Amino acid sequence: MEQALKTVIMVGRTEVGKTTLANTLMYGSPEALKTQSIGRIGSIIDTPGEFIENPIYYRAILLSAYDADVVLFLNEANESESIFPPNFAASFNREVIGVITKIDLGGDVTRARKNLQAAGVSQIFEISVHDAESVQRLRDYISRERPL
Ligand SMILES: Nc1nc2c(ncn2[C@@H]2O[C@H](COP(=O)(O)OP(=O)(O)OP(=O)(O)O)[C@@H](O)[C@H]2O)c(=O)[nH]1
Ligand SMILES: [Mg+2]
Repeated sequence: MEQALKTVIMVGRTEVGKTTLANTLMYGSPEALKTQSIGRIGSIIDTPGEFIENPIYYRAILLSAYDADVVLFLNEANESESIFPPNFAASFNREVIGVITKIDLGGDVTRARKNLQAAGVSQIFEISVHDAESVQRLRDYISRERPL
């Protein structure tokens, strides 16, 4: 994975697949341990799911996002309810894009898309970490070569 990426911050509920996707984007390997605190995986800022599940932590996410060029909102394909407040994307002074995760497990991609649109994202990627092409489409989008 020699492609240089912009600084990206991952936001989404516990188990949605943030760390797995971060490792896959950076190193091509999907291993992930439970995230305990905000930290870096290469140029990716990874957050624990608890930070979006608990409004008391929203401020920590917003603060960390100042270091990022792009914000990623993740929503699982088979997740019925959105974790994101309506138009939460507007709270970030950054480009916010949506990622539908675990599309290999089925689920309702149309509903996931609606959830992310309600959160105010600009663009949506459908991803399975087991489908290298789907990951590469996102990697190209957040690659340094594409101007901000
Ligand atoms: N089938 C499938 N499983 C996935 C995919 N992405 C992640 N997973 C699995 O989902 C589980 C949770 O992934 P994590 O990356 O740890 O989730 P997280 O969002 O970082 O969770 P927290 O750190 O708790 O906030 C793991 O068992 C992953 O293997 C995917 O695209 N397909
Ligand atoms: Mg994690």
